[in-house]
Amino acid sequence: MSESFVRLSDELSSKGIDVEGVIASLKKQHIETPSWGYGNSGTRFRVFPNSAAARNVHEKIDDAALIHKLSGIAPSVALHIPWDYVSDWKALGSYATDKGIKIGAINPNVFQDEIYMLGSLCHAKVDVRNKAIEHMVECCEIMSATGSDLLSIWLADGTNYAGQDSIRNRKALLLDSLKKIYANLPADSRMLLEYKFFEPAFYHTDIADWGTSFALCQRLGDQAQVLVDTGHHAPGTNIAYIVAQLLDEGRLGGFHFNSRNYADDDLIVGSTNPFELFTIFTELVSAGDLAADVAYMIDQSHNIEPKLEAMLLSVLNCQTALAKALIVDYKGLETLQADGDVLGSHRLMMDAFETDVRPLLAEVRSRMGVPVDPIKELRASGIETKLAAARR
Ligand code: PSV
Ligand code: MN
Repeated sequence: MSESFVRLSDELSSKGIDVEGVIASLKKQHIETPSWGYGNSGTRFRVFPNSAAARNVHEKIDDAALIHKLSGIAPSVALHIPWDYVSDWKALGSYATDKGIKIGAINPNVFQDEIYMLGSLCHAKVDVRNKAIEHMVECCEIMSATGSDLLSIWLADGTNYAGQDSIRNRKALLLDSLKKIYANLPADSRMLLEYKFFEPAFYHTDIADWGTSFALCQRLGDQAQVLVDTGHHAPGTNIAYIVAQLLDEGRLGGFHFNSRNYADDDLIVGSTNPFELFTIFTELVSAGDLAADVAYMIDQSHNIEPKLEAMLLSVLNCQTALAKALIVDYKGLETLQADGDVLGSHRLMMDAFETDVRPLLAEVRSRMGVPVDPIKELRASGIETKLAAARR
C-alpha cells in the first residue's frame, strides 16, 4: 500500500466515501474491446499499414487477451461479421476461452455489399431487405455458437437528397425487418440498436438519434435496447443527458466509446474530452442497479497510433473516468441539490473530477495482480516490436 494511496484513502473517507466499496466496483469493471481495432484500418483517405496489426480473427483475439492481461478489466472482444468470419464458431469461442477472454457483441455488417447502396433493412426492394435479415439471423446463430449475448446493430441506411425516398415508408420497412430479426434472438440475449446522425448518408439517416432508436426498441420488446456511440452526436450534444434518460426508461443497452473533435473521429476515448466521459459515468454510477446490464464497449480504429497501446490507453481512460465518478459524494450532492445550491453542487462534482485517482488505481491494480502501470509494462515488454517482426 503506497503512502499516496493511504493519504488519498484518508481524505476520501473523511468525506464519507466508502473506499473499499469504490475498490470493489473498480475491480468489477468490464470494458469490451473491438476486434476491428486490432487489425489494419484507418480513414477513408489512407490506411497506414501497421506491421504489428493482427492479420486474422485469431490474432485479434490474442491481442484482446493481452489487453485484458495487462488491464484486468477487458475480458471480452466484440466481433464484426463478415470481417471476422470463420467456419467453426464453437471452435472460435473455445479459442477465446483458452486465451482467458470471451466473445462479446456480434456486429452484423450490412453496409459493405454492392446491393446495400440504397439501404439494407430499409431498402425498397424486398430481396435486399431479406438478404440483410438473413445475415442478421445468421449472426444470431453465431451468438448461440460463441456464447455471445449481444447482437449489436448499426445501419448505414439513409438518403442523400430530399425526396430521394419516403422517410416514413422506410421507417415502416425498418420496423418490419427488425421484428423478423428480433424473433430470432437467442434466449436471454439482447439486441442493441445504435444510432448515428449522419454518414454515410447526408440528407437523412434512418436511425439518426436516440429518440428514433428508443421508439423502435419500444415497438420491438424488452430485449431491444439503445446503444450510445459517443462519436455519433452533433457537436454540443449533452450525452450525459441522453444516458440519464435511457437509464431511467430501462433502455440503455450499451456504449461504443470513442472521442470526437469534429465528426465520428474514432479517437481514443477520454482523450479529447475527459470531462464528458466523467459526466457519463456519474450518471451510470448514480443510477445504481439501473445500470447493471449496460455493455461497455470501445469502438475505435486507430490509423497512426500503435494499436495495442492505443487500445490499452482507451481501456485505462474508462477506468479513470469510473474511479472519478465513484468518488463523488452523491449523498452530499443530494443535500446541496435540495438546497438549490447551484455552485456548491457543481463544486462537489468538480472536486471528484479534479482528484488525482492514480494512487487509487495503482492500489486496485496491485490487488488485482495486474501491472500498476500497464502502459509502462506494455512498452517495456517490446511486444509491439516483436509482433511487427512476427506478423510482417
Ligand atoms: C459506425 O460508424 C460504427 O460506429 C458502427 O458501430 C460500426 O459497426 C463501426 O462503426 C465499425 O465500422
Ligand atoms: Mn459504433
